[in-house]
Amino acid sequence: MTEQGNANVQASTSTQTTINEPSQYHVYLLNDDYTPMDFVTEILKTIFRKTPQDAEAVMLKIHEDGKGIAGTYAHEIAEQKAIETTAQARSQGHPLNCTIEKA
Ligand code: TYC
Repeated sequence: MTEQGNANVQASTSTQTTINEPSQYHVYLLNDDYTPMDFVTEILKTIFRKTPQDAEAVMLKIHEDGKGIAGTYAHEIAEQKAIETTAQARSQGHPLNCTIEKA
């Protein structure tokens, strides 16, 4: 094989040695005047796997600040959690909303 041939083989078989971690996304819950506090706390426990104490604290922070981070995940998971949250809220007649932002 020629020198040129070797160079080509190496170029076409080179492997990536650095690994890019998937970007992380915050799921924010937004405050509103109608969704019951207990419902939001339940969502934080069941969908976002918070302890009862953390769920209560995060819910109250969202209530006071207008929005707050429910959890941080890879994009696909963040989207699923947001969809599940609004689906459960709508099924119970609550206007709860969430957004996803790159962390
Ligand atoms: N503000 C709501 C109430 O007083 C409670 C609430 C908290 C609603 C957090 C949404 O993301 C939310 N019932």
